[in-house]
Amino acid sequence: MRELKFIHCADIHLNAPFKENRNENYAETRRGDIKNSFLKILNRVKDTNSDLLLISGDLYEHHFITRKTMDWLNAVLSQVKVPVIIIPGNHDPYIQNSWYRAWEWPDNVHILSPDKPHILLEELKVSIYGIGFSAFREDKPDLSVVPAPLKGYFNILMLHGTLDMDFTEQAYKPVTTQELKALNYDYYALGHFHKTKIIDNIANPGSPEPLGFDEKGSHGAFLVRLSESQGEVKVESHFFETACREYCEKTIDVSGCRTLEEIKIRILEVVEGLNYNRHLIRVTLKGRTELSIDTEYLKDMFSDWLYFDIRNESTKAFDIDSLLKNPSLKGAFAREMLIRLESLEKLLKNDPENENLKREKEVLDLALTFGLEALENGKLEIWGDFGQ
Ligand SMILES: [Mn+2]
Repeated sequence: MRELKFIHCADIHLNAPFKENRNENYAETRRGDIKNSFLKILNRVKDTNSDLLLISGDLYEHHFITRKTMDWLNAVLSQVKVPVIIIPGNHDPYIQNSWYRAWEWPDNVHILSPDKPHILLEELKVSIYGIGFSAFREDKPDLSVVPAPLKGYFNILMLHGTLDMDFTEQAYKPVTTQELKALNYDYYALGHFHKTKIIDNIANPGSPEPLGFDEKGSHGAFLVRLSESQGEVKVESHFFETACREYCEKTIDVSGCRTLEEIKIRILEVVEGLNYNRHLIRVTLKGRTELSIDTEYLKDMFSDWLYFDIRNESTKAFDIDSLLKNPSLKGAFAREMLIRLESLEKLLKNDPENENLKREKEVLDLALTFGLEALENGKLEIWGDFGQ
C-alpha cells in the first residue's frame, strides 16, 4: 500500500494591511498573528512527519509584502525539511515583478507557474499540477491543459479559484465540482475562498488567520492522508485550527437605557466569557434612546481589549404624549402621522396578514422617525418634501 501525508493550506496573506483600522500598532500585531498561524502550520508539518506542504495561493500580499518578511519567509520555509509546493494567487500573482520570479527561494520550495505548472516528485510518487494567477484578476481557467492522471502516482491538482459560486460576480478562476471531478485526480488542493469548504476530495482550507469581521468561525488548514491499495485511492482529511484571534459581532438594544453606565452594563453582558486578548469585538447599538451616546467615551472603558469597536446605530426616542401637546410644526407632524398610523393599525387588526398594510405601516413608522429627527435637527426642507 502506498501512502502520502501532507499539509494543505492557502490564503495566508502575509503582510495584510488591516487598513480598516486606523491603529498601526493593531495592524502590526495582526500581521504578527498571521506569521504565528503560519508557523503553526509549519510546525504541524514537522510534528506529523508530513511528506509535503501545499500552499494554494495568496501566500503574501504583493502590494504590501516587504523584504523583511521575505527574509523571514525564506528562513522559516527552508527549515521545513520537506518539499513546499506553491501556486500564486490573485493577491500574489505571477506578474513581471513578482517575488515568485525575482526572489531566490529555498531549494525545497517549488513555485508552479504558467511556465512550469507541473512537478513530479519521484521519491514520493506524486504528480502535482498547479493553476495559479498571472494577473490580479483572471476568469475561467482552461482545464483542458491539465494532463491526465499519471498511473502509479498520487495525482494532485492545485488551483486558486472559486468553487461552485456565482461566476458573474466572482470571476476569479471559477470552477465547478463536476469539472474538477471529470479530471479524475486524487486530490484537489484549492485556495481563494477564506472559509473552509470540502466536497469529497476537493478541499479549500480557508485563511489560517481570519482577516476581518466577514471571516468568523474556525480557521486553519488540512492534514491529508492519501492511501492507495489495488488502484483505489482513499482520501482522509483532518482540519486543524491555527487562528490566533476570533472576530465577534454583537448587537445590543439600548432601548430604555437611561445612562451610559447602563449601556456599559449591557455591553459587559454580551462580551462575558470572551477574552480581551483573543476576541476582536464589534458592538452595534440599536433601538431607541433619549441618550446622546458618546461612543468614544464607551470605547475608552474597553481600551484594554486588543480591538473593541462600538458603532452607534440607535435612533432617538420620542415622548408621544408631550409631542401630541406640542404646538409647533413637530406636534402637527406627529399628530398627523399618528392619526394615519392609528387608522392603519385598525385595518391591520382586521386583516393581520395583509402584506401591503404591513409594508405601509413600516413606511409610516420610518417616516415618523425620520421626520421627527429632521424637525429636531432643524432640517425643515424635508418637511417641504413631505408636503408636496
Ligand atoms: Mn485570499
